[in-house]
Amino acid sequence: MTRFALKRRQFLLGIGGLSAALLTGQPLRVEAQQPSLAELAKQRSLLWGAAISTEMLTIPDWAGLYRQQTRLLVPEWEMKWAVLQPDRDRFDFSRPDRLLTFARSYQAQLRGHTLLWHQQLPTWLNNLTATETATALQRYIDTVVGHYRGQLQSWDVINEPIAEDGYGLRPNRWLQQLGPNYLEQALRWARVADAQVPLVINDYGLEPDSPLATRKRQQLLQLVETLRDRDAPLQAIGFQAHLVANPQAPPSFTGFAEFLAELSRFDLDFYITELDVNDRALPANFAERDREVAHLYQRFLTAVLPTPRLKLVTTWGLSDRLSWLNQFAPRADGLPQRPLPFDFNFQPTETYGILVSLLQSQSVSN
Ligand code: 9MR
Repeated sequence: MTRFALKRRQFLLGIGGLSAALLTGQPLRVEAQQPSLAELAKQRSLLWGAAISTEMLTIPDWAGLYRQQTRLLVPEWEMKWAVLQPDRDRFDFSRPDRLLTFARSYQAQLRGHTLLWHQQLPTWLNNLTATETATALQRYIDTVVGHYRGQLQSWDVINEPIAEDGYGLRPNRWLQQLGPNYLEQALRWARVADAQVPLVINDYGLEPDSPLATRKRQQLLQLVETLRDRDAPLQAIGFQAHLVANPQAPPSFTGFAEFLAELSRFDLDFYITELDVNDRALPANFAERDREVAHLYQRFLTAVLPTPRLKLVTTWGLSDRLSWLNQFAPRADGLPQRPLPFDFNFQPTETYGILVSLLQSQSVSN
C-alpha cells in the first residue's frame, strides 16, 4: 500500500484526526427516492459527477450514493504520477482501473486527472537532466494516455500551470527544465496517444472577484491565446472552484462570468472540476454553517450555469467524510468541515437541496 493510500485508510477509519463518534452517529442509509443530481443535470445537458477513491468503494452506502448521484467520476488522487509510475520501470494502473470498472458498472464516465502536476510526483523524477525529464514526460504521457485510449471522458493534461501569485507561469520543474513550450508539447504528446479524448488545462483560484483571481484569469487568457496561435490541441478549460466561505466579505463571481463570456471566442468547453466550499471561517453550528455553504454554492452556480459551453460539474468528493479539506485546511475548532452535498453520514445537506432546486430552475437555464 502506498503512503497516500495508508494515510487515507487511517483517515477513513477515523484515526486520522476525526472523532470516531462521528462515524457512528446516524444510521447509514441512501434514500432511494432522493432525486439524482446527475439525472437533473442531464436534463440540462450537463454531466454531473464527483471525485472518488477506491477506499470509498469499500463502503456499500458510499458506493451506492455515487451510483445514485453521479454519471461522471474523477480519481481524487489515484491517477497521479506517483501512483501510476512508482518506479522508473514500473507502471501500475490497478487503482484507476478499478475506478473505471466501477464507473462502467452503472454507465458513468471517468475523467483523467492529471498528467502534469507539481505535486504527488515520484521521487525518481528528482535530479534528472532536462533531456531525461523530457524523455520521462513523453514516455509517461504516451503510456498513460495510451492505456486509457478511447475510454475517458477527458484528460486534465496540465494541472495548475498558472503561478500562485498570478504573475506568469508556475515555476515548476517543467518550466524550469523545458521552458514555456512544455505546455504545448504535453498537449501534443497526449493528442498523439489518444486522437479523440478532450484535452484540458485545469487550474484554481480563478473564480472570485479579487485582484489575485483577476490576475490569474488574465494569465490564463494569455496562455490560451498563445496555445491557440500555435494551434496546440486544447478542448476545454477546467476551473477547480475550491470556494472559500468568508462571512465578512461573501465572495461574488461577476468577473468570472464575464471571463467565461470572453473566453468563448476560443471555441472551448468549460468544466467546473473540483467544486467544494472551505467552511473554516464559518461558525461551528451545523445549521448555520450549512446555510452559508449552500448559499455560496448557489451564488457560484447561478453565475456559471447559464454559460452555454459549460459541459460538466464535478464536486471534490460527494460526502464530507473524506474531504481533503479536513487534512489540508482543518478547522480551528477541530470539527470536520462540511464542504459537500452529503454529510459525514451520507445524509443530504442544505447544499444538496440547493443543488436540486438550481438544477431544476428555469431562471439559470443555459
Ligand atoms: O484531494 C486530493 C488529495 O486527496 C490528495 O492527497 C492531493 C495530492 O494528490 O490532491 C488533492 O486534490 C487536488 C487536486 O488533484 C488538484 N487541485 C487541488 C486538489 C486539492 O489539493
